[in-house]
Amino acid sequence: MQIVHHPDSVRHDPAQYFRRGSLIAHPEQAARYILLRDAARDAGHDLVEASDVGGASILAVHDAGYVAFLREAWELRGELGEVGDEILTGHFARPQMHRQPEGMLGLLGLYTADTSTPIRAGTWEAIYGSAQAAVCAAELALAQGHAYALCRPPGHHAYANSAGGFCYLNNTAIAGEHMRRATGGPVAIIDIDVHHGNGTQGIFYARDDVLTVSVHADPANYFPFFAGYADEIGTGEGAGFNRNIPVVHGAGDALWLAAVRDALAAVAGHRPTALVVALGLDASQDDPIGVLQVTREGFATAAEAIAGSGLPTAIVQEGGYLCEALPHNLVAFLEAFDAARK
Ligand code: Q9C
Ligand code: ZN
Repeated sequence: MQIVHHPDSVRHDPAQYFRRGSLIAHPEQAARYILLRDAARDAGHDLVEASDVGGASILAVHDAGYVAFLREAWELRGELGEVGDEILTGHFARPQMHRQPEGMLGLLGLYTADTSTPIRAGTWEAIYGSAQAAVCAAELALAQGHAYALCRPPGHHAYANSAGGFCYLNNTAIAGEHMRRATGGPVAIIDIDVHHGNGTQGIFYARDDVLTVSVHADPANYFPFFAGYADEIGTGEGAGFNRNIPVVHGAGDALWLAAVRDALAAVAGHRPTALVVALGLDASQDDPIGVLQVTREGFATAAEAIAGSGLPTAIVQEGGYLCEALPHNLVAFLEAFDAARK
């Protein structure tokens, strides 16, 4: 497997965030990139540094004002007076109150959904590099059958115009739209992160040319809370082109794999030209914030099933947090995928 990555991934390293009223160490750390990259290399995969192919594929998915804000916010921080290592707000726009404010502090609240996505000195470089990795992996997948993008920070909670859930640019959606334009589509996205891929769903919700399917822990009492339910099927032309498969907390391999197979059946039914896998590894039984109890063998079995689609496939890293099993789960997934494609 080609492992496409960008060294600027380490330039965003958030320190802490609010969880149920206390400040805790931020789970989405730069060390994830090093750990996953080195584990893949040590397992014999080829590392490929993402080249800079520009911003067009980002702007094909994201609002231009939002992207400009992400690019410029740190440089414009002086407007806020004294700031520390990061800028962050606790004042968020709501559906019933969302005028576009002029100032930086208001724009932060317009363009972010929660307190997990601070903007720091290297945030733009890291998220831009991560998006470049997604585009390069999409290109490689179309040329050679499959590739893995080691994206970090992750992307699937980012909407066209908002960050949230540790995500800024939606790498999965960027890869999917890039592949759709390159192939003429349609394209399918299967998201197996433990959290619902709400940003990806939102980006494609009214469209029939990108099928979005997400398998995730039931959001009734779990992030992202406000989306991810089975009755969300798409809207307008997109009706029937979104599928959510919520899974009971504590599920374990058998129930989770049954949901993954249901998701793959939905994908096959739409006869896509290419596939993006949003590969969160936080469904793991060892993940510090996961609740689905999936084992390493579970990830390998999922990889084999997904590879069985036979489609050109870009695998895009999403969540999966620091724990001993994290690198082993990635290696097991990549190995099983490769083996199934030989
Ligand atoms: N107790 C991704 O996996 N809330 N984002 C966590 C922990 C936010 C996860 C609460 C979870 C966001 C890409
Ligand atoms: Zn996740």
